[in-house]
Amino acid sequence: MQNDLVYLVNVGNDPVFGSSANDASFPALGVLALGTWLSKTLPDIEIIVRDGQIISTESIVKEIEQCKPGLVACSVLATSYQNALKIAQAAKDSGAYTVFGNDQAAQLSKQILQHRPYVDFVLGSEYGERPLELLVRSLRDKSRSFADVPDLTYRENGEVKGFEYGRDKSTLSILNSSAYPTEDRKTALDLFPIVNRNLYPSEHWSTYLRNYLNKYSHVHQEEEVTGVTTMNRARGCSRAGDSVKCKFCDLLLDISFSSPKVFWQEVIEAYKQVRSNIFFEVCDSFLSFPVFIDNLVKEKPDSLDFNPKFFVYGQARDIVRKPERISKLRELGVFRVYIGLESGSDQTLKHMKSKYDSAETNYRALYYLREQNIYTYGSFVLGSDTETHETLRETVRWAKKVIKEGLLLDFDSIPLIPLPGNVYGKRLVNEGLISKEALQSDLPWALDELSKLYINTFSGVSYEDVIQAACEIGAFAKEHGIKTGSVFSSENKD
Ligand code: B12
Repeated sequence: MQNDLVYLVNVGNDPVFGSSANDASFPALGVLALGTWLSKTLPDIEIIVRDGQIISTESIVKEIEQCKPGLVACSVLATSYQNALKIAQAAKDSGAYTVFGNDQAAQLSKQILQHRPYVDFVLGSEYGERPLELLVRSLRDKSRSFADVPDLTYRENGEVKGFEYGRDKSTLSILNSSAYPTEDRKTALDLFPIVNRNLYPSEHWSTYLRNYLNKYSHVHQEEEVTGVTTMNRARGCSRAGDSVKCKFCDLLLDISFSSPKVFWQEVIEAYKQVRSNIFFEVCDSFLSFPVFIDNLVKEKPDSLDFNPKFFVYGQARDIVRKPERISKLRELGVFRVYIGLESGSDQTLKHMKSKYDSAETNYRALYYLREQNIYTYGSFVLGSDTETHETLRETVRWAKKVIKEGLLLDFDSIPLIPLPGNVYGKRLVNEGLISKEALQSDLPWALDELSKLYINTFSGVSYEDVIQAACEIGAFAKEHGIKTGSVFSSENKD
């Protein structure tokens, strides 16, 4: 490396994408977690961490050109690949090594290295901390081999070697990973130190807070919001098995937790560091883990000098199965739940999710939560295989009903998105609808186009119908003062 400076960046959305209701209100956590780990394990290196959600790609490029880091590490999703390439090119021109990570890069690591000479490495890890440390060690100490860095795709004598998602994805589980010495999922995440949020500049934090308050101050009439943050002390989803997995999901993460002690340490430290009293715990299915929640409540410190409030992901069926458990959520401090509602039609829900999901279950979940003064953020996915004009109308009617009854704080509605790892993407591949070039390309699938193609080919409605339905719900929500968004092509935004 040309020096001991590592520049970590969460790459912001490419201009073509619109924004979700939560956009830029919560910090991207992955790069903070990586920076925290590096600063603990390699204390002599210097670290800069930036979030491209709230500062421009141009300003990131400029900073890289000025400070010429030894390594630039980019967190890349399907929605941010073009910006990531711009940053990598500028980093390479400044003499840096470059590494990409996160889901998108992991899935296409080989293709990325084949097509982009200015990207040196891709790290496919779900838990990138230790592998990134080992990569930095290898770059500093030339006697080490890249082959010893877990989940790394790299070049050797012009050949692309190492991790391949299709072949090696089972090694990404924290319980199978050679990077971490753990066999106990109940405390696996204690391996990761409390995130140092001060690695982001203080202006980042004031921007998240400002963005959050611009959208949600009406939710917090009684208490001052002093800061907002993401945290992650539980991972995975209870629908992890293929038979019950939602058809639009392409997640791999297995279930793992931190101990309650470390969960609360994270909360307390975040308050000390950046005055956060609002926490988005980003576990994919937090409400599915009642024993974990009970233990958190049991071990909640009584001596906190602030009142932490939590925003968590939940599933309607978990809430409806045991509504009496909602009081536990209140005790914990949960004030807002993010539910993938997907649809207001039984036919669609049974197809997309499972026989245990229904419009009635969705409704009851929203109702029970509202009854206990917990807000819901919902999301709808429109245009699946079983969608018809009737099911779409049902969803529009259902959405209007819950909006009118004040059961939703805000929501996003998006057309179905085929991803390489979800059921819809696999169907497009199996039916020969993805071109050979696209399959060999490093570019993320053109989500807009494929969504259009999928809906027009396999669903009983057209893409236009779906957009119209989303706009109709959006317009109704607006009349009722409810926030909406859609992280999809900005051309579809009303
Ligand atoms: C929280 C979250 C959000 C929040 C974001 C808040 C924020 N500011 O970060 C909100 C609700 C806004 C959101 C929105 C969207 N999201 Co989202 N989101 C998540 C979620 C649930 C958790 C991410 C997280 O913070 N994890 C905790 C941190 C600590 O882990 P991490 O980010 O994964 O980082 C670790 C590793 O990935 C790796 N790593 C990450 N980056 C890098 C970089 C390098 C160099 C290295 C070495 C390693 C590395 O190491 C990190 C530390 O362990 C994930 C699912 C999941 N469980 O991962 C989906 C996920 C990231 N989202 C996804 C999607 C699709 C979206 C949306 C497009 C949703 C939509 N359909 O509208 C939008 C677009 C986001 C955007 N760019 O604008 C996909 C991405 C798929 C893809 N291939 O790109 C995911 C994976 C879920 C899925 N499979 O469907 N999302």
